Amino acid sequence: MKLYTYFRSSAAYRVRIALNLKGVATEQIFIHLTKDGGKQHSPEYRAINPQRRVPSLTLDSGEVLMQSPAIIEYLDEIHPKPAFLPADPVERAKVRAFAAVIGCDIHPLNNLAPLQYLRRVLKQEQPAIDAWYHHWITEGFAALETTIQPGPYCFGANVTLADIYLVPQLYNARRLKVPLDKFPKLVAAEAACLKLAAFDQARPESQPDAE
Ligand SMILES: N[C@@H](CCC(=O)N[C@@H](CS)C(=O)NCC(=O)O)C(=O)O
Repeated sequence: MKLYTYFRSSAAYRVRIALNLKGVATEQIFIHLTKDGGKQHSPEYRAINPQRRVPSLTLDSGEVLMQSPAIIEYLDEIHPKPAFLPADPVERAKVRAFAAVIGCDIHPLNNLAPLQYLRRVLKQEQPAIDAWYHHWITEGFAALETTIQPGPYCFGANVTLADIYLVPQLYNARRLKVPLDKFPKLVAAEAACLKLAAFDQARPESQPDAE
């Protein structure tokens, strides 16, 4: 399998963690999201991923998977152990909801393309863009801080999908200097995760394309 990735992409970071947890090795193809206007816009990459985003996962069959939630679900389906969701349906729904707050409500508003649109098309200055970014992260994290049940991971003794989403989003928040002092439970779960090799080895700064 080939993973199309960029070290700073939090969606790719999620997939790197998921692959490591499942013990699946891939060849990594690096797509620099800002160099030369962004390699994701090249005709070669557009042929792989028409949305021009990372990650993409090419299977040995030649099929290409895109969108980190779909890729992570696929990995969980073909390698059921360790499971990314608890057995109980209510607990599963809670874990999925936690991941969705990040994947559906925080990350899409703060991603490279929307931020570039604010700057280039809507002509917003950097302080306004930073305020936008901080607002959506802080609002989302405030909700997550009340639903998390650390012990030591987001939902107890086992790593779940919630942890796979949380750790990359906290990395993003720090990079954009979002204060995290109001979110001690999120930060504690992150610290527990990063003690695991699967999370530690997926860190952006440990990737071959890190700058
Ligand atoms: N919902 C998608 C988001 C993918 C995504 O937006 N990736 C970003 C990096 S985190 C990207 O490739 N951005 C390129 C761009 O905005 O031009 C997923 O989870 O895979």
